Amino acid sequence: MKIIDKNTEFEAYVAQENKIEPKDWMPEDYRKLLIRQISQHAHSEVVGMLPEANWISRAPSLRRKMALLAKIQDEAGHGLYLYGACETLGQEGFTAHRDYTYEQMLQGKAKYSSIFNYPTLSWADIGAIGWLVDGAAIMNQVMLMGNSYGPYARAMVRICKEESFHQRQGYEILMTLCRGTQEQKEMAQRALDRFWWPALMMFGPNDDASPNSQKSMKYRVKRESNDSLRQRFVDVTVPQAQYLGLSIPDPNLHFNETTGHYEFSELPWDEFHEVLAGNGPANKKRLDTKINAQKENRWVKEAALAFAAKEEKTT
Ligand code: FAQ
Repeated sequence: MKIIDKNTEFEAYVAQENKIEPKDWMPEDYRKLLIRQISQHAHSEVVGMLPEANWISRAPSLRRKMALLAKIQDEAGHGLYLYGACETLGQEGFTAHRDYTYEQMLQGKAKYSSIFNYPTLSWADIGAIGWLVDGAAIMNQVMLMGNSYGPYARAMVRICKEESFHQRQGYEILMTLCRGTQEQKEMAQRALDRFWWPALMMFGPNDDASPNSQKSMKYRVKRESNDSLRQRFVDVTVPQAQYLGLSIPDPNLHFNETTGHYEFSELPWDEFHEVLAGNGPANKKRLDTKINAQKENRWVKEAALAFAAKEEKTT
C-alpha cells in the first residue's frame, strides 16, 4: 500500500491549483507563513496611508484632493480585507486577531513595507508614490491573486482593481508636472530620484538572500520570485519614465538587446537593512503616529463597542 503523508498530499493539492479554505486542514508552517505575510501586508496598507495623508490639506486643487482622499480611503479598506483574511487563520492554537497582529506592529515586532518609512517632501512625491509604489504593489499583487489561500487570493482580486486607479492617478500627477514649468519638471525628477531605489526594494531581498521564498513557492503563496518581479517592474517602468522625459537615477541602466530586459545596478541593500532595523528616515515618526492615534482615538472604539453591545441586547 502506498502511504502518502498529509503534508505531501497538501503540497500535491496546491500544486494542482486548488484553493485552501479556512476550515481545511493545513500544515502549521503554511498557516504561520500566511499569518506573517498577510498581517505584514495589512500593516503596510494602513501605515501606507500616512505619507500620502501628509499632503491632503495641501493638494493643489479640489479634483486632486478628492482623488487623493479616495485613494487613501481605499488603502484603509485594503487593510481591512487583509486583516479579515488573516483572522480566518486564527485556529489550531494560532493567534491572528487584528488587535493582536496590529499590536505586534506597534511594538516593532512585525514588519510593514520598507517604502513607507520615507517622507513625502513635495507634491511630486504623491505622484511618485502612485506611479512607482502602487505600480510595484500591483506587480506583486497580481501574482498574489493566484496564491493558494482562498481568502487572501480573493482579497487580492479586489485590491488589484483599486490599485490600478491609484497607479494612474500618480502617473497623471507626474505627467501634469512634466508638461508644466521647468521648476515643476525638476520637482518631478527629484521625486523619481528619491523613490526609485526604495520602490525597487519593495520586492524584497535578492532571491539568493530571501529566506522565505523557497517555502512560499512550494506552498504556492508566492508564484514568482522577488528578482523576477523586480525585473518586470523595471522593464515596464523605464519606458514610462522616458515618456515623461525623466531620467532613472542609475548610470548603469541599459537595455540588453539579447535578453530583452533592462539591466540595472545592485540595489543599496545596506539602506534596506537599516530601514528594516527601524533606522529609516521616517520609521519612528510612522510608529509614533500610529501609537498616538490608538491612544487619542480609543474613546471612538469604546463608544462603538458600547453601542454595538447595547444594540445586541435590544435585538
Ligand atoms: N519591506 O524572505 P523574504 C502597498 C522582509 S502594499 C519590509 O523575501 P517574503 C500598497 C520579509 O518580510 C506593499 N520588509 O520575504 C500601498 C522577511 O522578513 P520576516 C506591501 C521586507 O515574505 C501603496 C525578510 O525581509 N506588499 O504598497 C520587505 O518571502 C501605497 C526576508 O524577505 C506586500 O506586503 C520590504 N520591502 O517576501 C499602500 C505584499 N521585503 O517576515 C498604501 C505581500 C522583504 O521573515 C499606499 N508580501 N521584507 O521577518 C509579499 O509579497 C512578500 O512578503 C514580500 C517579501 C515580497 C514583500
